[in-house]
Amino acid sequence: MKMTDAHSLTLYTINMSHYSEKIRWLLDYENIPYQEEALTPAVHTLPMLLKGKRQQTTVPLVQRGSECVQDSPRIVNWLSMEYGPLKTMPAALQEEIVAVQRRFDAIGKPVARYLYLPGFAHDELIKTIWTQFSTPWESAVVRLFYPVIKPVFKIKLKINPKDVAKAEQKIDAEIRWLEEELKKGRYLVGDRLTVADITAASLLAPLACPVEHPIYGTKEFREKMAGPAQKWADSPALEWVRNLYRDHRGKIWVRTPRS
Ligand SMILES: N[C@@H](CCC(=O)N[C@@H](CS)C(=O)NCC(=O)O)C(=O)O
Repeated sequence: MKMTDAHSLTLYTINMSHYSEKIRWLLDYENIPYQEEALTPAVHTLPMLLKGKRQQTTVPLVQRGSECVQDSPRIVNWLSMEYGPLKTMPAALQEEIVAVQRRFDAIGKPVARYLYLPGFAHDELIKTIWTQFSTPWESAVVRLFYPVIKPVFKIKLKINPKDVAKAEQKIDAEIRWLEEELKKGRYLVGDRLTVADITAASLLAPLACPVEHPIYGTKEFREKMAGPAQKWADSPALEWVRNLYRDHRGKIWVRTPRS
């Protein structure tokens, strides 16, 4: 592993973010040391905008020294260059892996859209999840402005019945694609875990609700947010996600709250 820099690596996340989970899983699996900063939704926007310098407010974002990289596929590339070769990104299979990564990155927003529609019927649950790692003032601000943040969020993420119906079709198509692929073997590319599997499993994890995940694995999340995903609960694709979590992920991170 190329360790030319004395600076440590920080991963900025939001606790419920599946794109963040993708990078967290990759770092854990590759044994790349990092510390995690779990941000409070809404409060995250300005720091991510400033650090990312891409007119984007998204997590995940990694920082080492003054260097910041935003956007999960760009982070994967950067980690490959800086800490590679990664066992989850064998050079000979890179093209295939990146194609599968792109495919599942594209369902991240539909998955979020699909879960937030029922989720937003449970404001207290959303507020509790959003403020899990907040400082007291962040928590107070988010709770106070929640009646404004919620409609803005719904517009930004297109959480409305028409777009959710489209999201459902897209998710369904990808689940069917995955089922077909899994008939060929346990891993999507090659014969061991790669970024392709990590991406597919992370992005589908909020639907599969693996018990190892500190949020998706809870009874409340499963019932109140992922309830409609029951229609796929027994699909071999989501079963595969849960098995991958059991075999290659294990119990995940519980971050110490900031004081
Ligand atoms: N293409 C980005 C998408 C990341 C993304 O959509 N992240 C969501 C959380 S899952 C987010 O940060 N949403 C808040 C925002 O857009 O400000 C990636 O792969 O990192």
